[in-house]
Amino acid sequence: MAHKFLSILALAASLGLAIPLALPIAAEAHMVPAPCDFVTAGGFVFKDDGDMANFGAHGGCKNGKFWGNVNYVDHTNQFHLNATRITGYLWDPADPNGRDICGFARINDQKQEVMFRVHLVDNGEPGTHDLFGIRIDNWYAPERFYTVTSRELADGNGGGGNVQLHKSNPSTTAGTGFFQLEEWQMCGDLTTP
Ligand SMILES: [Ca+2]
Repeated sequence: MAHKFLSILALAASLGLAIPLALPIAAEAHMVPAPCDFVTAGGFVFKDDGDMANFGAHGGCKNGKFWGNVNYVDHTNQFHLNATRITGYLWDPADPNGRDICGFARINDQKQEVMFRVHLVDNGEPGTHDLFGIRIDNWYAPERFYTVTSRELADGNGGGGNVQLHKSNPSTTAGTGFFQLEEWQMCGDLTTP
């Protein structure tokens, strides 16, 4: 079987075809690099336990690189996530108001970085019906992923902040190969929250 697979690969290569390899995220393959605009956001959501969590997030691409920052505070568990680098800016073309930001962050003053993925949706101003969600890969069991699924700011009651999607400008340019990036290259195996 192995050599048959290889010969198919060789044939495909000779025909100039791309072979989709088994990637960690098949279900989210519709998420692709977002157009080079940018998003800014800040506010709070109520977690499933009813407690408030605050966030500040911005992301996009700027001068050929991913750009942004994410801060997130879970008061219940007393941790503060602070992004150290941004590795992806994605969208689903079927959900044009939504953007995902992926990257690495520190939790409190831990040395080891963790990966995160934030989902933001701008449903107008004020941000009553805007959405925020976050998933964090904390690398250890039993609950590897910390998740707050996407939900309305302040449960849709108003006053919970705003998500603002901005149009592209002359500085929001893509890097080389930007639009060839796969979701897993930007976000690891973190699915959109
Ligand atoms: Ca908004």
